[in-house]
Amino acid sequence: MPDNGSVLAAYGATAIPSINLPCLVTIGDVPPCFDFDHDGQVTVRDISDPAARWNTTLNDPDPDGDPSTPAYDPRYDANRDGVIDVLDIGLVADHWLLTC
Ligand SMILES: [Ca+2]
Ligand SMILES: [Ca+2]
Repeated sequence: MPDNGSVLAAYGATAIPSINLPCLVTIGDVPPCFDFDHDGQVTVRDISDPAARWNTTLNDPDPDGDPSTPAYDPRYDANRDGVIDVLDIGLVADHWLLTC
């Protein structure tokens, strides 16, 4: 494989060159790089927002019954599985200091 970022695909015995095209994928209303506060970079605030909703779920959005504490919000459910937990925070952390 060449090291210029491109790859070759094979169809039968014939190599078919391919190119990489940049794209941006947005799933629902989750920001593409988890920049929840829209300041242009993934920082501790972008991690603390989903962490404040730890173990809230789509089926039980306000488990403590206290409307003054953060409840489940699909924006912070990064993997869209209906639970805000360590998996979501890990996804955000994987984008640490990424500029968007
Ligand atoms: Ca941010
Ligand atoms: Ca989740």
